[in-house]
Amino acid sequence: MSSEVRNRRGAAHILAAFAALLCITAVAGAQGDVSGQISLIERQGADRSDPGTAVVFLEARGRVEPQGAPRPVLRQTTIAMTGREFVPHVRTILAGGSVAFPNQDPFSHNVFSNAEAGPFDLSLYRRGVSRSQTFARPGIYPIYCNIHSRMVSFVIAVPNPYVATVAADGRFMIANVPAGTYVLHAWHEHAGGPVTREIVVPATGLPGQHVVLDARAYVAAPHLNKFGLPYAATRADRY
Ligand SMILES: [Cu+2]
Repeated sequence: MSSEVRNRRGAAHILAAFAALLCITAVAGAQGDVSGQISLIERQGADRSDPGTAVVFLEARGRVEPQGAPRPVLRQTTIAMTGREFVPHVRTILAGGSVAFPNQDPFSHNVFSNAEAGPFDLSLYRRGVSRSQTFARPGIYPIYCNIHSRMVSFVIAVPNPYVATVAADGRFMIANVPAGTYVLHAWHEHAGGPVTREIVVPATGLPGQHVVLDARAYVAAPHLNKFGLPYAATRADRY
């Protein structure tokens, strides 16, 4: 083989590799990051809420091309019961995914929710036992224990995997969002229902989203037990 032919073949290979790279760049270019800042407004003198427990997610308007598989943790995750607390306090999951609730305390706990989207009751179980619940429908599910009224957590079941991690200072980022029109939802347990806004995400992404969540009306109040009654009123029903 002459050196000229070798050179031509080499050049063809480089061209092919370059074309492939362009192709990948074009696909990757169709998705960008959506980012911004959550601000929690609170009453003067109120205990500070943790913006890090806010949840920001996108609901697609119309069809978006999925970009790869969602993170496995969005399909199956865990909220432990330990030290009479649900840990972590807030979990986000894809609708249809499941959450395991292992009991790590040396006494029994219950797990229930009266959420409109799908009430459930995993009944009572001991240390070392774990039971799971599937969250079929998107929604906000407050999770309680029927014995310990202070045990509270939230499962947020979202319609697609475009979910932000919110930092303790309220900054958030949703990575790799395909270009399109979405409703941005921002939720915090102290701010009532989610705040929503429509956004158009270009292929280059959409930074600078500032979302204000108003927690000024929040008052810490006891919730009801699984029978819809105050906890103290059903002492006889305790396990
Ligand atoms: Cu409990």
